[in-house]
Amino acid sequence: MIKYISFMNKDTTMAASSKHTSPDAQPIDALIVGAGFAGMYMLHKLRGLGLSAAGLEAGRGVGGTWYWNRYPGARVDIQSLEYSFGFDEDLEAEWRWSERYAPQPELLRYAEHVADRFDLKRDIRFNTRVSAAHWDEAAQVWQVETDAGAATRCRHLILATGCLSIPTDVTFPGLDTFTGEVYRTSRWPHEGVDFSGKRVGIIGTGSSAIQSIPIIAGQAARLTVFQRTPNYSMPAHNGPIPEADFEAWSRDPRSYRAASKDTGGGFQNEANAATLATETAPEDIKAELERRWAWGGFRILGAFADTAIDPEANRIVQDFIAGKIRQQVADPAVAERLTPKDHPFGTKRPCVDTGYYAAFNRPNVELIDLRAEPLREFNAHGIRTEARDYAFDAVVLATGFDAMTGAIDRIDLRGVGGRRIKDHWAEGPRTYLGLMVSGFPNMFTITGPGSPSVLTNMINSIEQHVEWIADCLVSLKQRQQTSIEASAEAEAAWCQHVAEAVAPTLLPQANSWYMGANVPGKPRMFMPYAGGLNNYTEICRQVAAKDYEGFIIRQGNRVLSDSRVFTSQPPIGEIPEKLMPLIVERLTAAGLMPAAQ
Ligand code: N01
Repeated sequence: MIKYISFMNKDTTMAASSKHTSPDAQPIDALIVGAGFAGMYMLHKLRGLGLSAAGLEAGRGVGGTWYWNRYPGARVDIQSLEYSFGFDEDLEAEWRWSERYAPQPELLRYAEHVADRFDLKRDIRFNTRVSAAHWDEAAQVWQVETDAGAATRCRHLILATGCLSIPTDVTFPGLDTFTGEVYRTSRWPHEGVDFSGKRVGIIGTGSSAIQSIPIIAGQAARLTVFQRTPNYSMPAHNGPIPEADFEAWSRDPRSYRAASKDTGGGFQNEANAATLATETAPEDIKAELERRWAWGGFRILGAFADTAIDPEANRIVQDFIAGKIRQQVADPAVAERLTPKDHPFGTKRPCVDTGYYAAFNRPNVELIDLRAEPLREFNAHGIRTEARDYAFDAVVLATGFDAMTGAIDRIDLRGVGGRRIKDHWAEGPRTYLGLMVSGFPNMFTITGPGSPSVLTNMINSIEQHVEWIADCLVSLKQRQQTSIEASAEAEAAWCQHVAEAVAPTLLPQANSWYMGANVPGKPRMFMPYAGGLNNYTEICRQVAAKDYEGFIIRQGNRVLSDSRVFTSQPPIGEIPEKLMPLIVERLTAAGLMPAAQ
């Protein structure tokens, strides 16, 4: 027999749910899956609007990404002044970040602070993973089950499950025969790991590895880095927040945040929308790239308007970074191996590091190129490649995530007629606005596939989604509407728009996790929306203003509004004339524009 979850608490907003001990009880307005930044703000927001809401979270605490990813060196890659909530001025005023890029323990403390400040934990059930959610058409509610065999019902199901929360299933032959310790960066022990005096191997050179390698290298007797594909990494130049930056921010945080949100990436990056690298004198290019490199982080991404589109312009930045790698790495052969060659700059998420390249100058660090000597297997002592045996006391797997869809399609999610999300997404994730899925009424995805999400400052994307969803739920409630569902037609039109936004760029050229390329068998499709957070926000605003264009809204079985179109348009900025032929060529090649006669 199914045991129904009771979200027992004294709070009035939960009055409806506190009675929720049987299938006959009133379902709560919203069940939020995940208590990272998205889930926490969603809960706070809905409570403030008088809706009954509760959360389920697999971890023992809040924080999501920052709860799980405790590997040494983990820190944010967007400046903390921007990577923090802006929805509450008091919260904003009382928290002072210690560094430009806060480390994981501080981010987790911030998450805890937010949870305590808004008294969120009383409505979150921890240690509880959602295993299934089925839409009950007759009752117009979601029936949700957990891996502990408990159940609950809700009118709206809000998936705040994170874009990078489920590690890939990567394994290696013989891994279980290895007698040393094995760690995954994304599931790091809470008590920490002391590598002192140990021989350590690490597999992977994505952001997680790039952040942890310098720290592990400083502890371990020997560190062997197994690299399959080198990545581009820019220096964080981390440290205390420069007084001038803090002053600029604290003079008017509202305007500062508004300016961040009014960018493609959701953070201030001095993005240059007009100047082309291919039309700039070499000495001016160098000066601009040096200035941005010295500033650090992602600022170099915004240097020129053509690097994301024109291979020649991209090559200029690639060559600049290759020069920077050579400057930092003493051994030219190692520098060469660390230099990316198989993908344009920016087409995989670039990394932001503190001392990554310099770590390879240490006598106790060795770089193994898995393309030259493929990893054959693990054995009791360590790793055997096609060339050699390596003995280790510990191995770290920094092998990445089943991004964007992994946390959603691992839930047995079934919509109208019992259709499974896995089947709906068999050829890649299909959503309307990255917010809803056709055939899955009353189910929302915060920063879901098809939204700007991972291409942006996640906190700003989360705030925008939470506020849009909250407005939508209030609108439904006020009008006594019981369900909202993306129409198949609007979903198809949005998917086409997502494809149109990315096709002109170089982004599809990399075997990135954005493309699902890191998971064997995953459909190859660019998952986030590349049209920019500012444009996307405007589209979402238009959709809501047009009485939820593209959605079917019902009251019980009665259809109240049946919109099958998506006509909202992103504001189109100026596109440099020189890039137009390339853009047209790529849209045509992708079948998104008819070929010229
Ligand atoms: O994962 P990744 P990550 N044999 O997928 C390698 C965010 N993040 O956890 O490229 C050998 O980037 C794989 O090699 P290849 C950020 O958005 C942010 O590091 O497939 N190697 C690659 O080198 C980031 O992009 C921060 O050839 C194998 C690595 O493992 C995202 O999370 C910090 C392999 C995986 O790199 C993911 O980063 C950390 C195999 N079988 C993460 N399988 C911040 O700074 C995989 N690899 C905020």
